[in-house]
Amino acid sequence: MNTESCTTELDHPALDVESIRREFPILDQTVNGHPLVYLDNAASSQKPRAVIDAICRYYEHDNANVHRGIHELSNRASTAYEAGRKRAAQFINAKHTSEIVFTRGTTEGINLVAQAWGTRHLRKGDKILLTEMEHHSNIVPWQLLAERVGAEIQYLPVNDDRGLLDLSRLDEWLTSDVKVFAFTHISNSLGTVNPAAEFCKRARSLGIITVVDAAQSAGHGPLDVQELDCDFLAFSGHKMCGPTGIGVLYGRQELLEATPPYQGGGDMIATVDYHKSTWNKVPHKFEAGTPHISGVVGLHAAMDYLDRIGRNRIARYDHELGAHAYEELARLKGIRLFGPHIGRAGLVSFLMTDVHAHDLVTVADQRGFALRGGHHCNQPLMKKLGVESTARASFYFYNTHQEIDRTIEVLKEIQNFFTR
Ligand code: C6P
Repeated sequence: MNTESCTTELDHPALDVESIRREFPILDQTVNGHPLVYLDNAASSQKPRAVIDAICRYYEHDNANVHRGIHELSNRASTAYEAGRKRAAQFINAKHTSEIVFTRGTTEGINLVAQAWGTRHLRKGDKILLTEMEHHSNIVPWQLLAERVGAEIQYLPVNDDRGLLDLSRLDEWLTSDVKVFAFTHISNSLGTVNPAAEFCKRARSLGIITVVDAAQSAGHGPLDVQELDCDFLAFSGHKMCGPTGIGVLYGRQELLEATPPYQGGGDMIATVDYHKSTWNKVPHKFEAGTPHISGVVGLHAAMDYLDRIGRNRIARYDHELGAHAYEELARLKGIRLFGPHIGRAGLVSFLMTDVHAHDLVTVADQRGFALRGGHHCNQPLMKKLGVESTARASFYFYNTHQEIDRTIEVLKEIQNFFTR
């Protein structure tokens, strides 16, 4: 964390949610005749004015292609793009700015690691360890790799109805034939917060490479890759107040250097001949073609914004909202709740007896509530839990306890309607 954010957090211990809400223009509207209650933040967060303005400003004043021209606008665009990289490195406390690769999001980051690093470093018989709570984005890229090189995928089990990984059996799974351990920091379906630093430590002691899916944790609390001691970590800008189509892959310098390019094209090369090319240095080697410059500008503004609010405070408030929602839901009859009872992230997944999750979400939408119903790209986990889908409410620091209370009231109405 930078010093500016620490000072701000100490100065203002509690979040002023009402004034924060005024900085998100989209929140001030009615949907289907009701005030919008946006509780689909795990899918994508809303954007504050500061981010929207930064993107507009970039297009109004500085827009050009990067790293190519020697004219003023191109220089400005290049400066803004590389300033975004420096800011991202600071945001997650990477040792080197060159350890930051811009991607389209978490999905592309994990695909890059599996495809480029994995194809070079894994071979037949090697094991890939995942967990049973992974998003499809942290399963399918590894399946593609396993098929390509003949590796085998294993899954660390989710041990019981509390949605926790079975840590007592970690040693059974982290064996010397495991080459890579890829896991989610926070589960998007269960709200489980995994002990990422402990996982990385245990993996490191066996020389196993770690890949952290930080889609649900980046922007929801402090994130320090040196403290985690992970090898790779991926996140998406759009889930943390930034624009869509931009994300970050962090990779330890020496690993990125030992990884071949992911895609070929402009910018990622040093020289090109008709028959042979050589690669640009890390991280540019992984950024083929014109990048999402305005996305980086918006992400930069989002990171500044989040640090102004204070990531420790965001984490605390997120947990408070998650706990409040869980407790209130637990009071209702006929509700099945998923995930840990305590220590959960700011989201709740649940089912209502005799009401399909899609019906619940559709009726809630008619009242202005944006919830999500479905498998949340966790089909294997849903199967394990014996359900097809869940309803989910996921929070961010602009949500309020009153919104949760109103959600509970609407859920009661829905329950009465479907069970009368
Ligand atoms: N989860 C959700 O509603 P992208 O699409 O690349 O920005 O993020 C993919 C992703 C990867 N890992 C986890 C843990 C995620 O939660 C997500 C996105 C959304 O839960 C869409 S399914």
